[in-house]
Amino acid sequence: MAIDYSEKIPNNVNLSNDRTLQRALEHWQPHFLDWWREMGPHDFASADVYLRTATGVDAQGWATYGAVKMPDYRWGIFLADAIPERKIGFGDSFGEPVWQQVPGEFRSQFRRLIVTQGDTEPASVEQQHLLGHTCPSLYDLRNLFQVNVEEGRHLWAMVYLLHAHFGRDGREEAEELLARHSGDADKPRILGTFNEPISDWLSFFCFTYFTDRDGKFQLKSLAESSFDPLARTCRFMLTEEAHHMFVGETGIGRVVRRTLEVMKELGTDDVQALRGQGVVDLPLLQRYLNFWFSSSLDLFGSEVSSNAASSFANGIKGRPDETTQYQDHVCTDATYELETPDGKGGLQKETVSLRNAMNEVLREAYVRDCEIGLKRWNMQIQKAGHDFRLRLPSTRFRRSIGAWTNVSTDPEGRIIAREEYERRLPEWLPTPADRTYVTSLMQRVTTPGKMAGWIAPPDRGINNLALDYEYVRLA
Ligand code: BYC
Repeated sequence: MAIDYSEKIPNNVNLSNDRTLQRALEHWQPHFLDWWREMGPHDFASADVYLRTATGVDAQGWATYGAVKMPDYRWGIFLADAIPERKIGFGDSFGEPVWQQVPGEFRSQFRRLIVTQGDTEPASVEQQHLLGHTCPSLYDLRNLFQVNVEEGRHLWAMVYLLHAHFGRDGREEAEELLARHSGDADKPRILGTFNEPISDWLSFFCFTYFTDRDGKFQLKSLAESSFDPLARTCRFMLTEEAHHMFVGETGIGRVVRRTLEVMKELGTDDVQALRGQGVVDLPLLQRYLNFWFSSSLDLFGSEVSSNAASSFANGIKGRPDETTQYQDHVCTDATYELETPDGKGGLQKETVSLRNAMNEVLREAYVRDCEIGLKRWNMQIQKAGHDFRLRLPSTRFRRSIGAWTNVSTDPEGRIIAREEYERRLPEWLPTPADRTYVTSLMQRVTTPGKMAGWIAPPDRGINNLALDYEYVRLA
């Protein structure tokens, strides 16, 4: 169905046919806009930003590009086209028709997942509230704002489901999504990573690389859901999400490229010499990767989880690409081997039901996907003739959720004494001095086509435009 842009809330869900729902969402809309003005990008409300806006849900030509002032962005409700006669793809009801309404017995489980998903979207916008002020280029500034408006739209996607399918509870949850705030001492966001500040662009690129990629895997799992409106919503969100990870991967790649250029000019990898030239030395980048990767791993939940098992059994949340990647979609008898800490400084092997290990199955697939960018960045480093290699730390390192919570390990995953862990943390995670240095690099560059000295230009502009196109016209 085409998107109707003549309506107050653009949508392809026939909103005007359901006056009660339409009124409820129109009531929420000004609250969202107030939130955007207060918590969204600080100070750029009157800038013209070259944004893409969804205008269809087909793979081809789904978006148009043009100059938009962010508060005028048309946040709307878009579901991917229904798959005719779609059947439940996993769990105890495998093969039965999918649901158009939430079955009463699964209501609270669905609500919890939709609220958790919804909560991350505005959280990330809040985390990036001030970043625009220190943009390394207009190209990057535009990408930041593109990501921000689309996270806002993803909030709309979840709020639509809450309003349309969860009655008064859903409307209350939708209000709460605007009331919790990232890092707020009293009302923080639900998941840990979304309360971490993102106050520099290196963190932003790591976040879009690692944390948005958790988004990809969670959305892919929810896109398998038996609750068809949720599945269709998530399928369309994934179309938008790809750009966010592109921003992360190319952002880090450009940082690496610029550092390698300066290493070549100076003929050294000496950290102080490189810092003297205002670039991000590779060990510093590694510490940022360690921080954001380990934090994002927690977003998959515990290795052994009864929540995950019942979500799978009940057809609520599947595995990414459930239909194409797996043979057994029911997993009643399958088991999974885990290595967990034994509490005495050693390891123990555990065999658990595969259903209980679904979070770990997802986390493993995520880790493999994360490796791809590292291979590309390391290829650049290798080609430049250096031995240094970026790496992902062990999934045991610095965990706050699950079996490895508060177990001190080094980045290779070896269990070590607490004292050694604390003493060596400055080797592994950004130190206050690292953060001060990175902050010192964050000088705003707004001449079209120019880049800050710590980052190389991208290979190409947006939507085939030149690199020196004025992607953001500052008012
Ligand atoms: N921080 O059985 P457990 C994105 C809680 S990112 C704090 O271990 P479960 C995006 C958990 O909620 C994708 N708390 O795990 C990216 C539970 O609490 P309750 C977001 C945590 O339930 C960038 C308790 O611990 N989408 O889209 O199997 C920019 C025990 O839970 C954390 C989703 O997450 C944590 N890290 O799985 C913008 C999908 N981890 O309920 C956007 C929806 C766990 O007992 N959410 N807990 O009070 C889910 O599927 C699941 O809730 C989780 C946890 C995978 C998060």
